[in-house]
Amino acid sequence: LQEESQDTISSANDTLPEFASEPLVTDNFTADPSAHVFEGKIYVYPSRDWDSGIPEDDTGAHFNMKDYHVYSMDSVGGEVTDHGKVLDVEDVSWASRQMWAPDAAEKDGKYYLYFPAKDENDIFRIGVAVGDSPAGPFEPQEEPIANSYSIDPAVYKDTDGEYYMYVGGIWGGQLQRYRDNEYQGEDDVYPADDEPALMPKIARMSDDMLGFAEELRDVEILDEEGNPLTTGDNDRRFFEAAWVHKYNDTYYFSYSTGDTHNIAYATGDSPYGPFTYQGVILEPVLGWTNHHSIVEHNGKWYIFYHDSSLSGGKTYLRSMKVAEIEHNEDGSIDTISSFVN
Ligand code: FUB
Repeated sequence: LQEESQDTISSANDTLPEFASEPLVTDNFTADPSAHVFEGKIYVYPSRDWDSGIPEDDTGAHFNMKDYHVYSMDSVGGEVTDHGKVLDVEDVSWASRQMWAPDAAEKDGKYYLYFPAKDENDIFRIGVAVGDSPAGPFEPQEEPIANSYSIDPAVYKDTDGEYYMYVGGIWGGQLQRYRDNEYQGEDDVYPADDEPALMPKIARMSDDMLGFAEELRDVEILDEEGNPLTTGDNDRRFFEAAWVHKYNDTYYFSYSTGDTHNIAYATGDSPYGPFTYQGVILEPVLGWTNHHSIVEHNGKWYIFYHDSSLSGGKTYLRSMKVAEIEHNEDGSIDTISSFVN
């Protein structure tokens, strides 16, 4: 898979977007950056990669992260501040290992850090930790979010003040172990290639931001004819890394296609979807995973993402980066071509 990724990116072009070439931090490996504007600054909540010596496998065991740092900057291109460790797996009573891609939200002056981790049975659940500042620290709840499963929580605050969590990831993210929100067992079961692919999930958050106000439901991603993307449509179907932003009253659902390594996007009229597939925002980067967030600051739109350039291509040692994106007049977003350096 690593080799396949390298082949795909060998067509790197030289139209490097501004800021795109430099890791945002170089004294830590950081991945899966979820960026938000809080208190006028950009705060970024990444995974913190490290070399735990665990061999690579298809379940992502080598992504053995154990804590989170928070970063901030006054604006893109400005100095990046490391606010230090804000949560450690040792402090989360229900979690055993693999603190994967987190996200954060603010409500009524409180800050919520959402994170996936494996429990004592090696099942991914979503946890939440609460703080008084966007820079943490965050105090974890005793239990994971009730009825949560899989990975990559992304919490979107809609313009009407409602909050929604998008969640899910296949392969190592375990989404394939569930049907109708029920755990089916350890076996990986996928729909047939010509059947609708496994969909990411969404639930509206409860008023206290500590749980779901409703059952998780499917987020449908449709093709141009209104049919759900299928399991065999690896170039377009959802794999992991859900993110939502809103532009001109349109909801943009963006995500990683995983084994085809793109950040793709689909658009719709409601946070629940359905979303219609539109194209690719970010082509494959150096390293197997591709994971991003999209945020507006000072009238410009940015994609935060990661690659493995700083580690010389080690998939489990990634570095967050940022590039500017634009929405065209017809609402489309131009593709950022691979830029390996
Ligand atoms: O960083 C661990 C996992 O890799 C994330 O949860 C996925 O989205 C992928 O980036």
